[in-house]
Amino acid sequence: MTTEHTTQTEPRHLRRIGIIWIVASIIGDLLYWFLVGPHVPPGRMTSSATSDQLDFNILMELALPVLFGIWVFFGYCFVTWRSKRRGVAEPTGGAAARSNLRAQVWWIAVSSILVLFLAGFGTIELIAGDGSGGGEGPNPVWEPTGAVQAETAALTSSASWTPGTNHVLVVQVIAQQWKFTYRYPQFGGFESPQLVLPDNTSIAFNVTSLDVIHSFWAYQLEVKADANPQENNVAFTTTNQLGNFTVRCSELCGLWHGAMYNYGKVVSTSAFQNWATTTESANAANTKDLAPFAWTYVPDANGAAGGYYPDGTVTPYSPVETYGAKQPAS
Ligand SMILES: [Cu+2]
Repeated sequence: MTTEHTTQTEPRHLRRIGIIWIVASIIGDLLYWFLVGPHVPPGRMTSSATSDQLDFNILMELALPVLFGIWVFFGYCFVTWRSKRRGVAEPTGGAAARSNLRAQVWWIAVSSILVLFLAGFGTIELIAGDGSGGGEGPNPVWEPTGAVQAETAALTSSASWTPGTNHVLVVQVIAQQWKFTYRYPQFGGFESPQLVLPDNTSIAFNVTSLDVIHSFWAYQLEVKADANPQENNVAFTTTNQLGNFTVRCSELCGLWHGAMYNYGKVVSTSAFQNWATTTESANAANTKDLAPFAWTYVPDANGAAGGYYPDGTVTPYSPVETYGAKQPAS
């Protein structure tokens, strides 16, 4: 369409841009929500993963209109205010936005609301029930129902676990250079190189380290907790999907840090009970030689076969209980 330079009034560009932008944003947001959203990492294997996926998607739903605002404005300007014929001077564009009070007020108001909402939403989601930042640390800000009882009981020999609501499974994650092992205090305290979890169950991960600082990162479970020596770092999640997941050390911890990973799986509660009881009896002889279950341990190369002790029962760096060989008698 060629337009001669006439005295006709300019079309209402801002209104046109606004309409195109709203339509593009609605279509874009809907396409994203239904086609992309359900596949966004880390998936929906646990309550925390599901919650994080929702957060990512909400952020994206808000970011897309901002992106489309820029694209639509850019495209509209490109199409509307360019020289349409060779030799014809380029139009100089629409009214100046500078000193347009209405545009300025809207711009500041909308971006302020957006940013403040995101800050508030992000903070609440970090702390709220299933948030990735919630319930973590040596003193969790919240605990799922039944977690306190399960953790208190974990230190007693009568601790047990059966499937059911509020039956929290306590799993201890022990990091060391360069592997993770897992202890199950509700199944006699056996230690396994395999992390197996029952479905539809609240898990209380108690993460510690025997040596340097590591970090337990179960990617698809959306659980990440630092593994510090002499510290019991707690993180909660609830499994709600069967499948495999990857565990990686997420804190540079020495030469073979990159090789410090393994795989775990979420199985049905009956398959889990089967695995746990079988492993408990198969490992019974080894478990007997392990240090009694405790929240933290200190390594001790002189230890009677176990190699580590419950923290507080020995002084890790005393002359006779140091790493390596015994001190020669003087
Ligand atoms: Cu590590």
